[in-house]
Amino acid sequence: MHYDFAAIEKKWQKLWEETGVFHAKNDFSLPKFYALVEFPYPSGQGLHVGHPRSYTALDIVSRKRRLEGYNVLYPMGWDAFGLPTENFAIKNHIHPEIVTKNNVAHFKQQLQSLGLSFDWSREINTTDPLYYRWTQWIFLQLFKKGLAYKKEMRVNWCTSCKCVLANEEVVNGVCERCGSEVVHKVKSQWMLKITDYAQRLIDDLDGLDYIERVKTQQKNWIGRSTGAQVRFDTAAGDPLLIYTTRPDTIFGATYMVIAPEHPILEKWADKIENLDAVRAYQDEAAHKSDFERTEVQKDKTGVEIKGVRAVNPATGKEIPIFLSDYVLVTYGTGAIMAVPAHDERDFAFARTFGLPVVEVVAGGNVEQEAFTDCATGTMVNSGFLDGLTVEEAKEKIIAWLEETGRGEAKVNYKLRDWVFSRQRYWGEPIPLVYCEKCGWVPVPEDQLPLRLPEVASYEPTDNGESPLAAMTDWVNTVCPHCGGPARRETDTMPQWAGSSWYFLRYTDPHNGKALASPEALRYWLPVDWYNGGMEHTTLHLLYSRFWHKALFDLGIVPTSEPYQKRTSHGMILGENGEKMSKSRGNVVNPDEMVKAYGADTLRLYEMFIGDFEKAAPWSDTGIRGSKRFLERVWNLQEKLLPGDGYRPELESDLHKTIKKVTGDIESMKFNTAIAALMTLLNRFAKEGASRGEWRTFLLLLNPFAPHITEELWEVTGLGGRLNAQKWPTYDEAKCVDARVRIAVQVCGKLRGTVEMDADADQQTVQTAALELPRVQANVEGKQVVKVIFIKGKLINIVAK
Ligand code: ANZ
Ligand code: ZN
Repeated sequence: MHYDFAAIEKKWQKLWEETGVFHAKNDFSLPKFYALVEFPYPSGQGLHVGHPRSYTALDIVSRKRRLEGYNVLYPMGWDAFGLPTENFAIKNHIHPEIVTKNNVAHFKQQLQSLGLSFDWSREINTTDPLYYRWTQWIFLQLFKKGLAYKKEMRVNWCTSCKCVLANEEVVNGVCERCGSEVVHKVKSQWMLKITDYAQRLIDDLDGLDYIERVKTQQKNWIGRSTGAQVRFDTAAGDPLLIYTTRPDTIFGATYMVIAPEHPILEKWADKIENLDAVRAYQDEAAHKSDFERTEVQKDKTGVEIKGVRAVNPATGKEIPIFLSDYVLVTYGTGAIMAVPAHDERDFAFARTFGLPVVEVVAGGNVEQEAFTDCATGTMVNSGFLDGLTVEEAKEKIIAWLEETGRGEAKVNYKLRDWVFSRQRYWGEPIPLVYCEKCGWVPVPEDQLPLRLPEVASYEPTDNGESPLAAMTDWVNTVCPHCGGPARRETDTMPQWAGSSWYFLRYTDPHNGKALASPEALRYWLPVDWYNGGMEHTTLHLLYSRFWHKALFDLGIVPTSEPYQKRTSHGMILGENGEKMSKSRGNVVNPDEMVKAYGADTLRLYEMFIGDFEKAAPWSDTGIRGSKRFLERVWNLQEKLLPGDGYRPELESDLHKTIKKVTGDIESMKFNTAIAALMTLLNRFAKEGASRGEWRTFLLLLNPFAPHITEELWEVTGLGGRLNAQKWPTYDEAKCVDARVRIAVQVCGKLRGTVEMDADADQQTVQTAALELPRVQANVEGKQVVKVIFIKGKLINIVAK
């Protein structure tokens, strides 16, 4: 019989859609399971073969959970605001709303052709005013709670997108999206105080089932460090405040460095003798990215501030102060005490500028290089710290600083507040108005959504204003507070806004009174299993944990964490092992694969391609192999035997396979689960399959290849629909190998038997046989010349 996958897949997709079998139920008494995958950005390129890897994985888990009796929520939607759509709209003179609509339609059709069991009745779209009404509402709650504030600040500015970027969006000094140069600009920006949550964002990772590399990356990004803040007196009057993680090394601080943008320079201006040189250096630094500036390898540059010196509070000695771009204004206090003997950058700088290197921790060779180890050294040249370990010295110096009022212990985080303004059109308008009398005033909640107005042009302006700024009719409004004249905020929100809470909306997507009902939130949260890309670890994943915590503090959501479990899939690479890209010409189109091989084959192949967490190259031979496997499954319907149970000789194989597939799906070892099913199929191909065995096999294969299994269930008359069955269970006692008695002969004469696993190999059986006393008696003094072995039955030892 011919395996007509196209007809089969179409039939079942239609039936699933019509019957709504995969819709989550609103019966909150059932055990629930909430599976989530990152909703896609509906770009013009359409689906990539990387998308189905993540979506199929959680589809498998969801399908299994439904068979296990859970009420499963597995939703899908569109993260549709953002630059690529806007840029496409500008170039082609089409409204971004229309571009979005077309892209979504294409993506949806592609996803549906894969047979993913999404609950399409809960589809959401971040650009839908009924959705972004709640994004705006959340923003207002954050604003009222003091977590949103506007500030003049130095921001990352993409020269090509003409837009502000968050730190997380600048990768190696260039724009994450377009790869263009990023420079700094001072602009007034809306900021979100994610730093208020830094400690909780670290601490609460402990209770979560996230893969380790996600936890590590988040912790590193938040970058907690402990140390001290110390005041250094200066000749200019104002003391200079520094942050250090190594207060123990203070006796070795031979100079100081401040960031080129440090505000204290303005106060000192009239005392600085070489102001021109200082200004020139400030100018130079403004053109570099933080990444360039802090690279350890790079040659150190700087300029000494003439006319203002500082005093090292520990040694009492006068030391010079430099301006250098390796100190960032955004971290700590923007100023450091430099200890060249024990810090690599300070060492390099001291070498360049001929500054003294004073060893204060013995154990290295500070003539040659900085000694940065703090676990083994002993303090020297450090007065009352001499002889102590680094840890002891830290404690003692902090106590001394605190007693003498020169400083105090301090915890610092690398994490910065989140720059939340974008000067672009295609985003959520920030629902605030500015009144001369009342300051920033929220748009009243009953006036939300504040819709994006129609504009003639979506082009960003060169002066860095959003295109909304040109809409004077829209901009000029009245103050909701005093009724006087006021202006609307014209910046929009970043793309990360809509995705920071989308999983909440899925629980109750049509609610017009709240972002979701408290009952739905209480029932569905937290998300039980969230799979997504590693590239979102320090962006979306962190942002959404922050929003969730803020909403939790406001009593809006019932859990302090949004996602209980987080996993991440590896990338699918081109056949050549390189990243798929248009320029390399190695992009595999999922539509073509579905057309040529079917969705079940594509799904199965993507799950069989390798370790789920690792990158794997695409292979055409590989996908054909998956297709052949499904064809063999299809053909097995002709080899069915009567009997609703398992045959004794297959019983242990079946129990073992159920156990393997059940466990492997939970631990994302999809490839080995499939391999176990292939092994079972091989046995069936040789020995046929009873209806009971076939039933179990189809259930186990169903999450991977849902269409063919439903079809086979129906055509072989197993009764009812497959998706209404129960996931098969196994008996641990039957998972052991079947034991058999093996006859042991010496030179053809029966001398005894041994009990062994049915598939024990010759070596194992022979060793056991030679231990039988009657066998030993008959081979003693002789040479074993030949062994005849029939697996599971007999061993004959020929000895002379
Ligand atoms: C003296 C010292 C001696 C330092 C030593 C290190 C080693 P983390 O661990 O990343 O928090 N630092 C402080 N503020 C800085 C800034 N704005 N820009 C650049 N560097 C800055 O690093 C803290 C250390 O980085 C601080 O401790 C300071 O140098 C430097 F043997 O102070 B340390
Ligand atoms: Zn007012």
